Amino acid sequence: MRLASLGLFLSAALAMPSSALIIDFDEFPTGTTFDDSVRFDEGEPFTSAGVRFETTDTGIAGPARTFIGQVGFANSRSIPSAGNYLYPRSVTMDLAASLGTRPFVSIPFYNSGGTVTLGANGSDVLVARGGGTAVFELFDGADLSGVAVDIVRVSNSQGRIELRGDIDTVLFGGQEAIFDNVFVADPDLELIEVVTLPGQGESVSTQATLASGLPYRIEVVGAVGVSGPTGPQADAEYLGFDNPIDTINDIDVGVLVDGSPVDWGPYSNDHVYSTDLIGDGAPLSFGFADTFAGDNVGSFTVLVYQIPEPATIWLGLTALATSIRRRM
Ligand SMILES: [Ca+2]
Ligand SMILES: [Ca+2]
Ligand SMILES: [Ca+2]
Ligand SMILES: [Ca+2]
Repeated sequence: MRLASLGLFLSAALAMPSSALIIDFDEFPTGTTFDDSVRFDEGEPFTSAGVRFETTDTGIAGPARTFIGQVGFANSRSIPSAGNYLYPRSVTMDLAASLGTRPFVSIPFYNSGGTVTLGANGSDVLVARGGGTAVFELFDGADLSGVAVDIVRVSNSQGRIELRGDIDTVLFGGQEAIFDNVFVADPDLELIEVVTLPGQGESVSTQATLASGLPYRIEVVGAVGVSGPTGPQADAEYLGFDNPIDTINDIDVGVLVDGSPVDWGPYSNDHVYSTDLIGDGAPLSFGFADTFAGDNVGSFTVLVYQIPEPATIWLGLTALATSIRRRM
């Protein structure tokens, strides 16, 4: 890994909606391209999910070109991915997203080889060459102007870049890397902890203790393979995405909280689900229920937020709900 400075990177601040975002690159007709044909010059910007991307040539190879389309994506399992993917093909591109300050960003990737890049908040841009997740893992543990980098491996060629901190801008790119369903956390909730939940059945607990009586939101992001790397996938609630199944053989397939199944709501193409709960003075644990979890591949990202509404309002609503239930 070496450091390269990037001279011509600009990003514009945008008024962003305050909620979690999934950037899926699906607004464009398949095959749409955004060009940066001039080395060391600004490329053609584009917007997905309200986030502006500015394509910038790193100067490592050129002319640069970014494809938005279903081009050359060989294996979409466990990312998960659907529709268009972001595909900086054959040359290195950096893609700068101006986010508004966010506490957490997850960038799922598939990488088959070449040069990959990563930067944040105007940091030097990390550059590495190689194949698969191993090359991204060179970035693991890096600090990018106060943004901490975690690389979570899903398989030899798939994983996700997880960024934590006060994140204003992100640059990421690759030569033969593909990106989809970039997750950007809600800035209006206080992010307490991010937990990697393995899909293989073992449970993990938060390090944090949830304060008794305070409201929290649990958000589960992503999907796991439930029958090896090429089998069907499951998200926090549903097995199989062509014909999603909630329950199989009396097992509620999905993410467990404190050992119990949760009603995560209707099926979501984003594979992001949330539930609210009241802390009880203890850590929370998470698990994953499947008919057989030993052949599963991958992991979920679980975010634990404190909800900043005044506790008195929340407790008032809880008391009201309790009194309504008692009357029923
Ligand atoms: Ca997509
Ligand atoms: Ca399984
Ligand atoms: Ca289920
Ligand atoms: Ca459920």
